[in-house]
Parts: sequence; structure tokens; C-alpha cells
Amino acid sequence: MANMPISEISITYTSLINSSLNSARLLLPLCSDLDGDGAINSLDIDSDGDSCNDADEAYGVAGTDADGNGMYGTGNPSVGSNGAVLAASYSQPVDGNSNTTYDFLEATTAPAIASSPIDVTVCPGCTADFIVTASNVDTYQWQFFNGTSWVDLSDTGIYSGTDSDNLTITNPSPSDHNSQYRVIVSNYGYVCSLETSSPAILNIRVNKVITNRRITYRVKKN
Ligand SMILES: [Ca+2]
Ligand SMILES: [Ca+2]
Ligand SMILES: [Ca+2]
Ligand SMILES: [Ca+2]
Repeated sequence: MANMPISEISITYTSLINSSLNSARLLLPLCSDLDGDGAINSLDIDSDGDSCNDADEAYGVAGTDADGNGMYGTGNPSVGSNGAVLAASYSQPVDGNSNTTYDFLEATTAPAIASSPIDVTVCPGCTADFIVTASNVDTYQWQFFNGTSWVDLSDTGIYSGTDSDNLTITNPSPSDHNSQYRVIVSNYGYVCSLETSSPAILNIRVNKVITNRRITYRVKKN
């Protein structure tokens, strides 16, 4: 047991006058090493050992530890006399999944995408579904590529299920041909990782046109 850190102090109160007050006990947790890696929480950059640094988890913002060195911002931050980072402030550490345990003291599994949506081909005016299969997910956000960047979709117009595992596109038009969609999944208790699916393409089946010298026929495919 040599060199083991003290993990807690227990104070037991015993009254010699009133026995009803006996056995009051106060536990003062000290120097907890939550993930058992030999570094106590106050000296551990990832106290719960879930690969998301305390700096990010305490703020609930990925990239708070910008260079991944375990400290606020980039490089060695300036600290005050009590060791507090001068540039950093928060009222209390974040509990993103609202389970009363601060996220930096709670090992959480990152969201993971098992299968990305696949390309879909439908007729004009039909319904297309894009489906993602993922685990440890609290939120889904489907996006559309507008030719320049990916933009978040909402349940308006031809879109529904934009915050679910199933994006439905109802009554697409030929102009929607070749549109690209993808989804971003997240976990409230694990701020470090947003997983993005591979993009999938919406193909609109084009009616075949047969032309002879004088007459054009449009052949309905469906
Ligand atoms: Ca530790
Ligand atoms: Ca962590
Ligand atoms: Ca929590
Ligand atoms: Ca955590």
C-alpha cells in the first residue's frame, strides 16, 4: 500500500452523552482516481478515461482543449494563485445528459454509425427514405449539400424526419435529382465526438423519351 494516494477520509462522531447521536459519519472523498490509471482526478487530463479530455467535458464544448494537451485552450494556459485558468470560467461543469453526474466524471461511449444511408432511386412524386443505423445516439441532424456546403434540414416542404434515424423525402421533383444527403449523430453526454455518415444520393428516375420525325412519345416508367 506504500505510495498509494489517500482516496477518502472518514470521520465518525460518537457522543458519550446522548447515544442517539452516535455513529454520525462523514466521508470526505479525496484524491479520487476515477479511472484507476494512477493519476488522481485533479492531475488527470481525462479523469473518467473515456478519451474526452476534462477541459472539453467540463465546458461541454469540443475543442475547448484546442490542441489536445489536456489543458484549456492552446499550450500552457495562464493560471492564478489558486491554479485556476484565468481565461476559463464556468458556473459549474457541464452535465450534458442531465443525470446529475458531471460529464468529465462519467465515462460515456461515443456515438457510432454502423451503417450509413444508401443511394435511393425513386420516380418523380414518389417517396424516398434515407436510413442510418447508429448506437449511443441522442440526436440526429440530416443535412443537404447545396453545392457549396452542407446545411441542416428541418421538417418543412418535402422533408420530414430530419431529426430522426429516417429522413423521408416526399414528392421530390426532377430538380432534386442527384441531391446529396448525410446525417450527423451526437450523444448529450459525450461532447467530444460528432459522427457524420457517408453521403447518399437521391436519384429521380427520368421518364424515357422516344422521338421519331414528327412525334415525341413520353414513356411512363412507373
Ligand atoms: Ca485517473
Ligand atoms: Ca473524459
Ligand atoms: Ca452527466
Ligand atoms: Ca465523460
